[in-house]
Amino acid sequence: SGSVGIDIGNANTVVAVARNRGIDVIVNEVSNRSTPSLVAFGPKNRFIGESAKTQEITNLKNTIGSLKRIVGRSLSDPEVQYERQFIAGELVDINGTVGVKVWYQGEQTAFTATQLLAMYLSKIKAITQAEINMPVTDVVLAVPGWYTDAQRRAFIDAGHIASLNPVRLVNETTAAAISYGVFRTFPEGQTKNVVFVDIGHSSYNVSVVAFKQGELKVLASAYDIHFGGREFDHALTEFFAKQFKEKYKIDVHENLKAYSRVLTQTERLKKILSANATAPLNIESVMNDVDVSSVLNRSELEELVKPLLDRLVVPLETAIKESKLSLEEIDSVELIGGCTRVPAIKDTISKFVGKPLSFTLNQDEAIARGCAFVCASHSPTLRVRPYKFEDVNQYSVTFQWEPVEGEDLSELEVFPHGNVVPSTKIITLFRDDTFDIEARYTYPDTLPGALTPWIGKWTIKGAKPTEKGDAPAVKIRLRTDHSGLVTIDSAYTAVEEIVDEPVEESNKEGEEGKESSQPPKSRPVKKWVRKDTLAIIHGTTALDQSVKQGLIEKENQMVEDDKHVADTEDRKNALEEYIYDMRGKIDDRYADFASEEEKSKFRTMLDAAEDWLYDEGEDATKSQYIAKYDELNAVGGVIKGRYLQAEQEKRDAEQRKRDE
Ligand code: ATP
Ligand code: K
Ligand code: MG
Repeated sequence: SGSVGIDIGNANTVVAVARNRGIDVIVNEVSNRSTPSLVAFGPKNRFIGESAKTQEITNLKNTIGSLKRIVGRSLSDPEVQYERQFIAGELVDINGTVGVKVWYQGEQTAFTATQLLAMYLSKIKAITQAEINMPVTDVVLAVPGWYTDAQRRAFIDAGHIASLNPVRLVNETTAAAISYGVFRTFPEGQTKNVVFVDIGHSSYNVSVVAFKQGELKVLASAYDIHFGGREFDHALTEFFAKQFKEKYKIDVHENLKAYSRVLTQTERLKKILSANATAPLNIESVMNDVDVSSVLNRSELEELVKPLLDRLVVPLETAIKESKLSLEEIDSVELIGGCTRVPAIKDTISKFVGKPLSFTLNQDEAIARGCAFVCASHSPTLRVRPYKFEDVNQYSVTFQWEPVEGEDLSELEVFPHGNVVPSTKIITLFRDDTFDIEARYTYPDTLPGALTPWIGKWTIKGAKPTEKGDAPAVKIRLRTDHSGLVTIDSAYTAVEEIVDEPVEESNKEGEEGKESSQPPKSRPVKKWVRKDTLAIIHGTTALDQSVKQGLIEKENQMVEDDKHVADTEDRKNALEEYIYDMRGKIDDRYADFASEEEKSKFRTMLDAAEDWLYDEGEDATKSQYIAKYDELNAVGGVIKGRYLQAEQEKRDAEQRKRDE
């Protein structure tokens, strides 16, 4: 399997593959290096990625984006309500999580956000497999650094539903930092501090990262989750909507399609204004047969998004402050993400940090490339240079338990904000029976939206009283793992025993190359010795295995359905092509190989088949198209056969002539 890294952007997804030669970004079925992050539904099949984008305007209510914004959330989450302005379909509750109602295969159905993301991943998988000619299972997925445990687990669930194996999640800006650090050399003993700023379609993420040769450490990260290109588009579209109301007496708010067309053109205009001082906006017959035209200049745009620009330095300030570095200690500022192409954004950031900005990384591809590298380093078959990276914990995590008599502690903040990720902490509880430990985010108010602060519950089984009748010490390994997930790694009973431990020689005596004549000294010390490993039952926000299995089967069925629709379309096209091809050749290349009667009969058959194609055959089954093709080919094939035989005889005769 290939080593694949996927950066699922809110607007565009980029896939990179690590191979022995290096890391490549793959192109999709229309040769683009990124794929629209959209899933759409039609009467027969789904449209995902490019095909979803193509039909978006004519099928707005059944075309769903914002996948990474809604996954892992509930319908009542204010963040989901915020997404209403970007999702035309109806949002619904499905067993406590958000879903979207759509028309699919002639029925009204609803899919959870996790399922929608899985559908998208499934398409990305197919695109990648087609491109690299290899099965894809292991993937590393980038997620926003501000994702909570529930969002991360929803992403992993979606990967599983798409029959992928997400070996790891990496925070987006960390992935960019990895692709920055891995192929660079840093002078021995020196540290270079780089700030990464990613402003994309929906979110603005900053990380301050310290690099040394062969390693990086994220010192701090900060976010504005309502700051991205789409907020710009929205502000501009509202401006034009108002202008058109006055100028043309039309309200594009009353017409979803009209609004969407203005939005599309506004985004175009915004991009033009990144390189030009003014840009036009023209839309024919936007609604009520009215053509609209307007023009905007760059300073007007900056005025319209001023409330956003005023917030621009906040995450930067926060991250730098938390990193405990001064502005002077920052060596460079790297910008990535589509929205950092906006000149006002570049200027403001540059002014704030007091230095020119760097664009060393590929703005659109750095995250996917970093993920592909991480995936390769987990692969047993690819050899990559070792690279160490440490991330930082965003939300403080508290573990809690039911205290037993004599225990005064019932909870502990184990992984505070700013703690290293991954990391492990061992706590000791004295227990002689099955017990539970729960984890939750310490400060629910700090979470991005009304996400559940509950992280998980672990039931630890098998602790028994000691021979003396006491509760044994149970050592519990609490962990934030390399994907940023909170978990309990293992639990075991332990007893304190006196063991002989070698005494470390003092530095002078133990100098290198100097053999010690004395036998190694040891002394008795009290130590925890591991006894029984205890079983753990994990309860998290991840989907239950049985539920997940059902969803995997459902997804596979939909993939089959899509494939069947595509195959049917292929057969139909083949039939159509055959009719036109034979109609031409019967009077040309094959003219001498059939009698007039035969030709006339075949022409009639071809005409009849064509009529059928545009009538009842318009929407026939795959086998009907195949049958029709075979019927024509039974006659046409014989004629073609005579032609081919004559050609062969001609070649043989020429060959004989040459041999003579
Ligand atoms: P996110 O990171 O928020 O999940 P994403 O990764 O899909 O989203 P990007 O691909 O980094 O986002 O950026 C897309 C955004 O960048 C869009 O809003 C797009 O309009 C904007 N953008 C792209 N090019 C330009 C440009 N030249 N000028 C201004 N904005 C641009
Ligand atoms: K992207
Ligand atoms: Mg992005």
